Amino acid sequence: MRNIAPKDAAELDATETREWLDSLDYVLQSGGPGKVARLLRELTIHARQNGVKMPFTANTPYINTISVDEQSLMPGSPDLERRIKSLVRWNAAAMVVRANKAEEGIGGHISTYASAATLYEVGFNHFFRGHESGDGDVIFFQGHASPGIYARAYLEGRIDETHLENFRRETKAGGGLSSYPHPWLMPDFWEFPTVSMGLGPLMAIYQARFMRYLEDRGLKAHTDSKVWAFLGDGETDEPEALGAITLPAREKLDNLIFVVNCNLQRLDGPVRGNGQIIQELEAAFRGAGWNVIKVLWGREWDPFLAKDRDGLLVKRMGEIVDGQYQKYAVESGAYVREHFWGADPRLLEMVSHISDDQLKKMTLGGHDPIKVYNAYKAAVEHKGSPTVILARTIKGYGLGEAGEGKNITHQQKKMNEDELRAFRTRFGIPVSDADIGHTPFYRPAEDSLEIRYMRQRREALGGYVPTRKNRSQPLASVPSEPFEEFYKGTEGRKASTTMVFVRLLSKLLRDKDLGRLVVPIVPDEARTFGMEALFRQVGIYAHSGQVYEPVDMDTLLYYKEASDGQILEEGITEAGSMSSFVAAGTAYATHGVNTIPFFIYYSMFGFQRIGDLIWAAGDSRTRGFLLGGTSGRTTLAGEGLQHQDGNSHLFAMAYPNCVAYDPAFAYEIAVIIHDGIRRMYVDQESIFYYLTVMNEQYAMPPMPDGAQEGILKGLYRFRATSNPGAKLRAQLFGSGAILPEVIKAQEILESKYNVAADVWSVTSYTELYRDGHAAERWNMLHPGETPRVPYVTQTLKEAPGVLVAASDYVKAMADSIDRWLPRPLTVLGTDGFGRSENRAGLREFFEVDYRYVIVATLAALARDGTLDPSVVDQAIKAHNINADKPNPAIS
Ligand SMILES: Cc1ncc(C[n+]2csc(CCOP(=O)(O)OP(=O)(O)O)c2C)c(N)n1
Ligand SMILES: [Mg+2]
Repeated sequence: MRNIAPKDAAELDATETREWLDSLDYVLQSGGPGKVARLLRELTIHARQNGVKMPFTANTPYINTISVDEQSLMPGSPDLERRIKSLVRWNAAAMVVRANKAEEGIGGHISTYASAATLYEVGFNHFFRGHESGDGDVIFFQGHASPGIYARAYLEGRIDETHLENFRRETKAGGGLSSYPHPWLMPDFWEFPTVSMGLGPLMAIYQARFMRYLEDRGLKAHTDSKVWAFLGDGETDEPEALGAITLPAREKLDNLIFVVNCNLQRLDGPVRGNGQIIQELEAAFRGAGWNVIKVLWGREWDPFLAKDRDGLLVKRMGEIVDGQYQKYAVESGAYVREHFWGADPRLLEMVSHISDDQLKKMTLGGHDPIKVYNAYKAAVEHKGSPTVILARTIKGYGLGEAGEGKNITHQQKKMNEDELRAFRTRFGIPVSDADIGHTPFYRPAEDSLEIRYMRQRREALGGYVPTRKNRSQPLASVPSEPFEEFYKGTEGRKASTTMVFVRLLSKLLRDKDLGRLVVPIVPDEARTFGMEALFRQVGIYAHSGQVYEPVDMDTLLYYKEASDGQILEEGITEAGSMSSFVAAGTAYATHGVNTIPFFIYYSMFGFQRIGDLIWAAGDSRTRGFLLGGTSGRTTLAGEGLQHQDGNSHLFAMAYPNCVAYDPAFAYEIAVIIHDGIRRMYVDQESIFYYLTVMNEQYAMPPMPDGAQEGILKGLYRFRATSNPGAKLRAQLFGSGAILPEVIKAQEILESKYNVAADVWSVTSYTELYRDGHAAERWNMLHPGETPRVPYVTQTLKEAPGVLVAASDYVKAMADSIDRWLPRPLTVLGTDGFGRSENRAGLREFFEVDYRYVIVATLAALARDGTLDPSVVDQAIKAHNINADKPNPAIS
C-alpha cells in the first residue's frame, strides 16, 4: 500500500466531503428539502445495514432552526416597536430601582425582563390574543419578569404611576403591585401564578389539554386559542417543568407553546457552565416529540453563516460551552475576535472587515424581533405537536456595567447614576441628566405615536393581556335531589364515606343541570375508591377515542375511553391531576365555563406531596373539591408508614381559602358538598374544599334534626346522653371514622362507669379554629363593644363534665380549639409514623380506639377530683391496655 502523507490524506478527505456536499446541494436544488430528507434516511438505513454504527443524537446544529430563506417579513413598524420596547425596559428598571431606593430590601428583578423584553414585545404586538377576540390565548408569564408586564400596562394606561411607585408595597393607599403574578392579589389582572418555578410549565400543559377536553365535550366552541408558557432556562431543572412533557406530544397538543428564555444563567451563575442548556433541552423536547425551534443568532450573523460553506462557523458555534458564551457577553469585541473567531485563521478572516465594536454588537436570536417573530409565526402555524422555542438571550441585557451577563445580575436591584445614564442613553429615553437621579417613570403623551400604536395593536388582537375576569354566569341554584337519600341514612347497611362520596358523585353526574359540569379527576386510583362503575357511566376522556378493543369489553364495567369521556384519568401523577384540577376549577374565569372538579386521591399524596400546587390553586382562585381518599392514620389498614395519613388536615389549616372537613357520616358529606357548590358556583366565593373520606364501613345514621348548621360550622351534637342529671358527666368529640369509636365509648361509659356523655361530631377543627381567632381578633380591636363569642364557645359553654376529643389526625388539630372551651380538652390523636397493621391493631397502637376514649374520660374525671384514680387503673386493666407501651408519637 502506498504511504499517503497525513496532509495529503486530509486533503483527500476534504475533497471527498466536498463532492458529497456538492451532490447533496444538487439534490436540494433539483428535488427540494423533502427529497434530501428522504435520501438521508435511505443512506442511514443502508449504512446501518452494513454495520455502520450511527451515533445517536437528538440534536440539530447550534444554529437557528428557521433559515433565512424560510423567514417572512415582519409586519408593523419596527421602529415604533423598538421605541415602545425601550420605554417598557426603562419603566421596568425604574420601578425596581425606585422601590429599592424607597425601601431597603424590598427586592424585585431587573435582569430577567431585560433579557426577555423582545420575547414579550413581539408577543404583545403580534401574537397574544385577548379574550375579546373570541380566540383568547392563555398566557403564563415568567414570574420574575413581572416588572416588564407592569411597565407595559402602565404605558397602555391600565395602571398608573402610583401603582408603579408601590411595586411590592401592596398594602399602600392608592394600590400597590404584587411582586409576581398572583390572581389572589390582583384578580383583575393576573390569571396564573408562576413564580414557584416549575409549576407554570406543568399547569400550562394541563391547561392546554383541558382546553381540548372542553371542546371535545362540547362545553366550549372550538377555537384557535393557544397556551403560551414563558419560563426560564434555569427553571427547567425543576422536575415539574419537564416531568410532563411527553403528555402534550402524545396528545398532539398543537395549542401549546413553551418559550424558554435561554439566557444561560440562573440565580447563582450559569445554568450549564460546562455544557449547553439549549442543546440539552432540544434533545429532551425532541425526544419527547415536540416541535423545537431554536432562535440562537440575530440577523447580523446571517451573512457569516451564508458564507460558511465548510461549516467551520457552525462547528465553532456548537463547541463553545455556556460558561464561555457568558464570558463573551461581558467582554469586549476584541476579546470575542481573539477567543471565538481566533480559533481558526479562516474564521478570523471572515470578520477581518468589521470593527471590534460591530463584533460586539452582533445580537443573539432572542433579542432580534425578526427572528422571534418568525419563530412565533412558525409555532402558531405548526400542526400536530406542541412547540418549544429555545430563545438565546443575555441576562440583564442593556444593563451594561450594572449587570449585563454578570453572575450577580439576577439580584441586581440598584443602579447608580452613571449606570442609569448609560441605560437611558442606550435606549434613547428622554430623561435629562438633571432628572436622572430621581429615576422618573416616563410615559409619552396620550396621542403620541407609541401609545397609539400599542393601543391599536392590542385592539386588533382582542384586548389587553393579561386580563382576568369572571367570564361565567353564576349557577341559579343547586339541585337538592341528588343529596336527599343521604340524609336518611342507610338503615343499618354498612358503607364507607368513600362509597358514599362515589355514589353522590355518580348522582351528580346524572343530574340534568350539574351533570355535564362535573369533572372527576383520578390519578390511577379509581379502582381503589370503587369508582370503576363511572368508567362505563361517563367514560374516560381520550381525545382520540378508543382505538383498541379493551380486554374487559364483555363486562358491564369495561374500561371505556371516549373522545367525549368525562373522567380525567391522569395516570400516576398527583401533580398532573392537580394541574387539571386548577384548569377545571378556574375555567369559570379562563373560559367562562363553571366546571366543577372533584379530584380524589390517596390523601397522603396530597398536601404532603403537592402542597405547593395546592397553594397555587388557592392563589388562582380555583373552585372545586379535593377528596383525600383512604385517609386516617388508623383507618387505612396494612399500607403502613408512607400511606397512612394523619397530617393532611393540619396542612390544610394553613391554606387560607381551603375549607376542610373530616366527615364521619353520609349526611355530613351531602350537606358539605351541597353547600360547597352553592358557595362556589352560586355565590361565587373563591374557595375550594378538602374532604377526607375513609374506607371503613359502618351503618350511616339519619341526620339529627337541626344538625346542618353545625356540620358546616365544624361541630354539632350527634347524640345527647339519656341521663343528663348524672353526677359524672363528659363531652366526647369524634371525627371521621373515629366517631364510631367514640359512640361505642359513650355506651360503655354510661353502662359500666356511670359516666353520662354527649357525643359531638367535629367535622372541621379548621373551621372552629378560624372562627375562634376571628372573634378574638375582633374583640382585641373593639375593646368597648360587646365581645363576640366563638361558635365553639357558644355551643359548649353550658356543657357539663370533662371534655375529650379523638380523631385519626395529629393531636394539634383538636388542641387548636382548646382555649375557647370552658375546660381543658383531653386529646387523643395519631401523631407518629404509621405501621402496617390491621385497623384494631393500629387504633390500639395510636391509642385512639374506644378503650382509650374510655380511659381518657375517666382519667380526666379523676384529674378533676370527681372520680377515684383507682377506677382509671381498673379500666386500664379491664381493657387490656399496656400502660408502659412506648409512646407512638416517637416510636
Ligand atoms: C421553586 C422555586 N425555587 C426557587 C426560586 C427562587 N428563584 C427565583 S428566580 C431564580 C433563578 C431563575 O433562573 P431562570 O429560570 O434561568 O430565569 P431567568 O431569571 O434567568 O430568566 C430562582 C432560583 C423560586 N422562585 N421558585
Ligand atoms: Mg436563565
